[in-house]
Amino acid sequence: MSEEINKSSYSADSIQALEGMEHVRMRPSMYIGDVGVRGLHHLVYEVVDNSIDEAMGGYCDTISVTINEDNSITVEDNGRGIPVDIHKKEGVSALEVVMTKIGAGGKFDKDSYKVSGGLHGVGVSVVNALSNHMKSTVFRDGKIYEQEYERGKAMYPVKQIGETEKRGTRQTFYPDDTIFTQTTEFSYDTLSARMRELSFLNKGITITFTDRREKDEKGEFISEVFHSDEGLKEYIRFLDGNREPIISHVISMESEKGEIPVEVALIYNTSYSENIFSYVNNINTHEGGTHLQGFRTGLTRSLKKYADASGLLEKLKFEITGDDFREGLTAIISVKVSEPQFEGQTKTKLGNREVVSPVSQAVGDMIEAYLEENPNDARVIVQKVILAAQARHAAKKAREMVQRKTVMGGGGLPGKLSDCSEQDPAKCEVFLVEGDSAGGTAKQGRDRNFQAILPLRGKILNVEKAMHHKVFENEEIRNIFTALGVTIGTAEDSKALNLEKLRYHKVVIMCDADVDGSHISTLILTFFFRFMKELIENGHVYIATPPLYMVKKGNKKEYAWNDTQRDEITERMGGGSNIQRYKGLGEMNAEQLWETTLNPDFRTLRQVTIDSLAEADRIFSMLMGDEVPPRREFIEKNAAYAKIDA
Ligand code: 0RA
Repeated sequence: MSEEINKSSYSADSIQALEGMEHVRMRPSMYIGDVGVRGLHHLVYEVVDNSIDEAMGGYCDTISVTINEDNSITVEDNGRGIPVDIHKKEGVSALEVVMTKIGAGGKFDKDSYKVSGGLHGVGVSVVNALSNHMKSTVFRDGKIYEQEYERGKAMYPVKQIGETEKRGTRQTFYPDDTIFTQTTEFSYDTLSARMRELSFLNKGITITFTDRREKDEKGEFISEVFHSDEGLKEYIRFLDGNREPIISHVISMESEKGEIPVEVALIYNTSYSENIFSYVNNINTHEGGTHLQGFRTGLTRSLKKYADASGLLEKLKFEITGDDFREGLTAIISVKVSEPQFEGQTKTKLGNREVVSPVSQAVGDMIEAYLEENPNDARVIVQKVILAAQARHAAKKAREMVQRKTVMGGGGLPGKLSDCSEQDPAKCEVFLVEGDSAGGTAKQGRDRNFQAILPLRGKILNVEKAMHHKVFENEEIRNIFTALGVTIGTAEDSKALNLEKLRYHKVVIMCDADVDGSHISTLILTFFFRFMKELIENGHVYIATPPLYMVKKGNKKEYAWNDTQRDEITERMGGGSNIQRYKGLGEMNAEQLWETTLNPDFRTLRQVTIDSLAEADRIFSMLMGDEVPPRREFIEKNAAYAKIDA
């Protein structure tokens, strides 16, 4: 009966809406990017974005996000509640329109401050379409309303189910496993990092994040509360917690020039790297764009003006460039743009030209005021810039050496590289192997048709602590550049990476499965992260996973990657089996290494991804920086997790 009523109330538009929902299910990637781990998590961001918008409008201050026992997600806010009255044009409740019509999200309320866009901002109906089941609960005008959906279709018209004093919206969804075939399991760390980021980007909001799938030692669900009163200022302190500042305060400002809200915070530290994170409508714009351009222009112009006036530059024999002003800089820039145009390969580059000048002006004014009021800090910054310019000069020479060898050398591959015979880079792999002896085994064990081996001697340079020219002078690092065929630096951008001549599409880090080995992996990864980020972003970097044990009985042998596997195999084989623990790659023979770690049919490669750049930066600065206590804590914490995993 109720189904009949529901059906007859659909207008022609609603039928089109249904087709829209079908389209989402047929081409999910068009709406959420992909149907892998990333796309799965986008569902959560989409729903949370709606609550954030409600908070940005000043209508709510508390959002809770929960991973439920059954791996469904619940997002609840204390906002006005999505309206449930009948939508005149559609003839069904506004809630149903929002939930089942593509592109309807929030648009019927022109007054609300809504700036979602880009990767998310596709509307909660997309989440609904990609969910087996979804339930909306609205607390509004003293009443509780509810509607449920199956694969995006309303199961019944909105109904009142009770009374309440609460206000707000609660959304629960179950991602459809026929769409997210890779996995429907949500990652605590990924969601937690995003909720923390959102709380910094939207100060004053309290976001509670709870995982009900697991309990801690006290028998309570794992839960975190994110709240930031100072926003970006606090975000900078969080990001740079493991670095040493060289100025006394975080420099920050907020402005709204040309109707574009701009927030910026920055600090200078003793490191040599530049870390700028830019956001548009709470979305991390990895590829930068016009807001970043405005930031750079404003920073360079105001600092240059001050430095010129100070007379400190007179001794310098060469020009200062934009790069020099950003060494040791950690900055966050966040803008809100009502109709963002996203460009670039991953659609994370802001294209709106009208953003450049408000941002550069705001940033310029902010820096000038700070330098004026803090002359000591001003001097420290200018001196750092001069040092950076001198170091860049030295680095350029060192880099040109690498370049000459890479580009003009032709056959100038590193002597230690055992290359493969295949010429098509897409089919080629190179293994970066710790130590000459393991390198020797790998060389014998590999398939020389498509697998190349580059042995690295001992510990490679910690680039997190080294000046750039030291990095380019380092032999192991030069070998990596030359072997990969990657060059760095163009006329316009000294740090741009050129991957066109990349010789291997899989670059595999292969280290011992022990503490030293993981330290070396981290050093190599840090190098890739700081100097070849695009290599990671384009999915070329992998980590090999050699086994820890070989269990043998007679002529039967099996490998184990952890203690549980080892015990299981020993039990299965019965008495008289013999366990060999591999202390390192060097203890394996060529055949064993091939069987377990090199052979594409049996090995497991872990692809390295950058989930959140800001989080990755913080972790690398912690693992590789000067401060020991946080590093120890991290390693101990993660070592404990590793045991639980096993
Ligand atoms: C438009 C109008 C009104 C509320 C909302 C949108 C709204 C949407 C979402 C999505 C998640 N949480 C939300 N909370 C509110 C109501 C306008 C009014 O009451 O006058």
